[in-house]
Amino acid sequence: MATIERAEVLVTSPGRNFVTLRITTSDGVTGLGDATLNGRELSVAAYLREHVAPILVGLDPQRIEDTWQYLYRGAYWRRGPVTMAAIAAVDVALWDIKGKVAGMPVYQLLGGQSRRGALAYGHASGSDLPSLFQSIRNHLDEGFKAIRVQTGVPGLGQVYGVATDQKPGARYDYEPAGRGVAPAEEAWDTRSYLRHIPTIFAAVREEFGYDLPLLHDGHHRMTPNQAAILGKSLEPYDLFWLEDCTPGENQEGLRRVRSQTTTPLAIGEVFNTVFDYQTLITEQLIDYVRSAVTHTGGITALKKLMDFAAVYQIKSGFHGPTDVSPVGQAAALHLDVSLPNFGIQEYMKHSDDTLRVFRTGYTFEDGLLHPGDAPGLGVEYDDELGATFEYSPAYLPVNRLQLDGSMHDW
Ligand code: KDG
Ligand code: MG
Repeated sequence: MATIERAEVLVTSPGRNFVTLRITTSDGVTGLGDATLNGRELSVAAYLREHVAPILVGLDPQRIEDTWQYLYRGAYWRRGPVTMAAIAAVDVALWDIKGKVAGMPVYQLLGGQSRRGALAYGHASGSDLPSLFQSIRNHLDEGFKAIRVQTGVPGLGQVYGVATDQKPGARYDYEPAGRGVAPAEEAWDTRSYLRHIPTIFAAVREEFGYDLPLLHDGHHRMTPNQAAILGKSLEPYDLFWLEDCTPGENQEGLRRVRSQTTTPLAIGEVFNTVFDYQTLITEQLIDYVRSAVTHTGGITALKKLMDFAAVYQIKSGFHGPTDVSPVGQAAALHLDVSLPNFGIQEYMKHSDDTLRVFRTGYTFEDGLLHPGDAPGLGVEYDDELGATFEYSPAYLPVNRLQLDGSMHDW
């Protein structure tokens, strides 16, 4: 029987920071797992190096479920983003190994394809309407069939999620983490935002019609009552979803939103386990689960979460920003094509440098992503090139109220 011989933590920064776990078996089979936690990358790297890698050596790589339970229950300290990203990395690396040993892509081990591919949404944004329209057109030209719309707000400066550079040929989606020892600060005003956003969706519908699925991310910036106001005001524009309309820690807060609006709701990109969703799912307070494989304990845990959600007709809409590495994105795609209750997949293309370090087999055609048919996950890591991109700290901006500088939710 093959055993786990080695577990290595690989840190690279081709444009942004990524942490990858590579497990090697005594038969020489390797598996990759994504352990990237945006802005807190080295905490997961240390957790894996110091506390996980040594105890994996000698275990049976085929026992994915047992290893998951061993790392979750056995740690005593449960849940939390660092722990769950570390467990996810092990879990995904073991699925990669199992696929390679079986000679099958991971989605075959998850029950096979339920669809031709995973409908993807891209990130359009603009500081004003002309730049937003251009960004939407660029996405349509690339083949996107669903689009997230983020925009600047009059009176505020840079707003999170809105690209600053709209020049032709420039990247017009958004790489939000800024290099530096401390995060940048942005100013925020919820009342201005609530007044402005419905006018933007009215203009986008007027320009692009009603067939195109549109999404919007509220980045946790509203109270439940404010979220209810926004959801109601967006109803005429038929959104695919309104995301993170209010922080989800207090799950009961979503009752207020749900009772006031029929705009579909998506939540969960900062959640780590099924317990963060328990009330949201059993009371059907949301429509889409936003978790990333990388931050929710891996394929094993997210598959169970989605089976639980399916009982309540809740679908997937997995987190897929560029801080989820190509390994994490590939893992999501294997789940996406196999899940019966798939909804949509977020997709921001990684930088060219990132895609040279992580050689991916997934494809994007006619609006659909597909993980490819290589055995395992279908991603290869280039050690030599990866080592040339050195880690440096990078953070998402923080959000302070324009009125008085108070720290604000986001
Ligand atoms: O690391 C978190 C960011 O990537 C997050 O802000 C992105 O909200 C986000 C989204 O929906 O992709
Ligand atoms: Mg989001």
